[in-house]
Amino acid sequence: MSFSYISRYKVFRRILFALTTLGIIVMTAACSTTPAPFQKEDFAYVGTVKIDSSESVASLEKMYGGKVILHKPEAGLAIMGFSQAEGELTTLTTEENVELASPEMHASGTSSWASGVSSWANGNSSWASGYASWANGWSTWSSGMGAPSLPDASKAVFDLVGVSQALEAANHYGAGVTVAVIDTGFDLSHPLLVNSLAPASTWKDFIDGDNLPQDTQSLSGNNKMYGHGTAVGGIIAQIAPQAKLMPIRVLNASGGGDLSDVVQAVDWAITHGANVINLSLGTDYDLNTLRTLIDYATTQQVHLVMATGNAGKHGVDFPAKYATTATNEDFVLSVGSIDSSKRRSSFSNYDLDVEFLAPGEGVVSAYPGAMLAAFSGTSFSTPIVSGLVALGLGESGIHEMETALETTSGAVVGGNSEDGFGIPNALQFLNALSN
Ligand SMILES: [Ca+2]
Ligand SMILES: [Ca+2]
Ligand SMILES: [Ca+2]
Repeated sequence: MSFSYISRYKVFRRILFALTTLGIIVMTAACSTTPAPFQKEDFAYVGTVKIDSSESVASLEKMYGGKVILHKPEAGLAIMGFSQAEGELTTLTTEENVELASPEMHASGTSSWASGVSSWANGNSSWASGYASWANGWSTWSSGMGAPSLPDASKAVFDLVGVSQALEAANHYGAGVTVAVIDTGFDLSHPLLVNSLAPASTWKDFIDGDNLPQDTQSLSGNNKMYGHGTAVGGIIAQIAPQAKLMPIRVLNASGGGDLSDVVQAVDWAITHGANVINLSLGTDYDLNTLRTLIDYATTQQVHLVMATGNAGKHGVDFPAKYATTATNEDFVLSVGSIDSSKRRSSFSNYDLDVEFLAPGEGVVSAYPGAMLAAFSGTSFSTPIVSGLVALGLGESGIHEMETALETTSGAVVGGNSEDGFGIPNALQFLNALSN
């Protein structure tokens, strides 16, 4: 016993020595050949400036200090970031560069979030075996054999909003539509996502400052939200399998991201051709900067679909709360969660700003490493509606989708006025668009 222990220890030490030596060689090589690592801008405050076409980046930075994050004379606005030392300007309405988070993270400390996370983790292992059957279904469909059908694992949940019937009735399955997923990034090689990705030139990673928004699991720290964006993207890919997904990474491994990155991500999505933007993230703060950009997105006929939050409370997270008050609110949709019996989920925030409720418990989707998992939270209700919007846009062209969705939505069991228009019916929605 002890001999065995000693020899294992020696082997371990040799491996450690070899790895350390290798590490020094690699580090030495890295130091001599690679540029300094990406240093994220650390803005303490952000502010929106109304500008006309005569105001350049240089003139704005000279006037206010700080740094121009977005310069959009065509929209009549610029967004600027300021350091802690520059402080909150009195000459400009600035706000703190707050952190937005995935609802599953944002509701941290509530019992609904904790139970959501444990069922997510449990779901991952129990659903992993379902992956093989789904992948077979997809390859059958993509080789041209009839309409796409949902994997057995996710059918029951998606059919709460009638997805199977809608796919049978559809002709284009979201073809020609691009959906931006502003989230933790994707597992870019996941079999459920690889055939649905928009061109790589449209991808963006604001966490690393590069163009490869690969979700990563670091070896230390809080990685509770690893796989979040992959799941969100996978839900859209199942509902609108011919739509293209544009991954934009703004949330770090623990599920948080800066306001300054989120506004840049929304702008990136608009300028790179997204028709729909999925935002399964939020905060308690009313953010003038983000609201300004959402209003601008709606003038470009870009839909934004956003999660109402998981705190199980009266009151909706921002930016979902703008769904009823944005300039062209028909392009801005807020989504809460129902359970399998079409009752509002206990964790789903409620208020008059809720517009739609979609399944958000046990939603089966992609998990990194070519796996499937079951996911719970309003983060996963939201891409169901993004998928329906993409499906609708693919069938009928680019115009607002909210009206057709709202007039065909059905009642929530035990529901009230704080459940919005209720639960979408995908088939009736498509029928309403063709009438
Ligand atoms: Ca990256
Ligand atoms: Ca709306
Ligand atoms: Ca409306």
